[in-house]
Amino acid sequence: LLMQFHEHEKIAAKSWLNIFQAINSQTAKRTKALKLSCKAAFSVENVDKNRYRDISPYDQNRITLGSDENYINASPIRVDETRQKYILCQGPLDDTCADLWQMIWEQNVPTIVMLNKLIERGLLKCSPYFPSRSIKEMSFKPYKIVCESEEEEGDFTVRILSLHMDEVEEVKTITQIQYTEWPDFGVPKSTANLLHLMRRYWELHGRENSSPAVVHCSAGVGRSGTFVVVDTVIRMIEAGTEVDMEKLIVRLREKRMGLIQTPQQLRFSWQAIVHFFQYDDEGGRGDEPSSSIGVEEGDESVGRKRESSNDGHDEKLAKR
Ligand code: PTR
Ligand code: PTR
Ligand code: PTR
Repeated sequence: LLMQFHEHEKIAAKSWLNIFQAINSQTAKRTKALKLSCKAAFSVENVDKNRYRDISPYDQNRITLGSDENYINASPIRVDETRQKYILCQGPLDDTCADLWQMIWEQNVPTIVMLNKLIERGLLKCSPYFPSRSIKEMSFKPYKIVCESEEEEGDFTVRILSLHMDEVEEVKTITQIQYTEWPDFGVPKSTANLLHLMRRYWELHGRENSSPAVVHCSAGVGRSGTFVVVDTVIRMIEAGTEVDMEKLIVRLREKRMGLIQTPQQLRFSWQAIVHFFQYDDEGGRGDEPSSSIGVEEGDESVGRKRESSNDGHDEKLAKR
């Protein structure tokens, strides 16, 4: 399987845009065949609850809130092969923070993976929905969230939050991992850096935990999709399950639109997976160097160019 990946990598290196476009057109076909719709997102009472006009949950696969089945821009994803559940959602707006906490409460979410910064390119990309060391407590009626601890761990921050609800005795504990090294429409600093986050996620969430993790960024599709694909493919390869990345992405996109936003993100996710198994084989999985397997400058994608160097990349692959 790994060989296959390497072969793919060699052949694909020049044609990521083509592969990405093929995935897009497959997705378009499936979306049409399944008649996926977004009526709830565009209804008069819900339209203002969306951060982006063009990123909505499908009616066929969305989380609803309470017994009234209220709307939130969030999509559940269950991967049968890995028995993992995720809820992908947008970074909340000021008016939807309470909705986010309601979802976390009702769906019994133990872990939040946040892949964006609050402010990116000078714009607010996500409402500050969580307390921190400086603002210890926040309340979004009927929920109150207290920051119990906050630890910086290099390029991410881990917060332990307690979630309280008015007139309810139960208190829930939620671990939030916020990764701050991943610009929208871009890729993380290095594959090693993302894998480090991934391992920490497995530790904190619990590798075999089948409760859903909330994974979000600003729109909850580009970076969040990449994260879910990397996690899923690593687990499938480990379990010896046949993986077809393109089919997998199309399948996941039936659950939430737009997962993985650029050819660059697609390529990066493949590289991260290859990198994971490479170091695994070499026995150095826990402490790989922080040098990057970067993505080539000038990739076709819209994203900003990454500063990370690509130097180590071919060398490392060649070493195999
Ligand atoms: N590129 C985004 C989009 O087309 O969805 C930009 C955008 C974001 C546009 C929000 C409109 C948005 O919503 P509204 O115009 O309703 O504030
Ligand atoms: N709390 C829900 C659960 O544990 O079932 C969250 C969830 C629901 C997650 C559904 C994923 C889901 O996927 P599917 O709709 O494919 O069962
Ligand atoms: N139409 C918006 C835009 O192009 O700006 C939607 C959008 C925004 C899509 C951010 C993806 C985005 O990235 P991410 O899902 O990684 O936050």
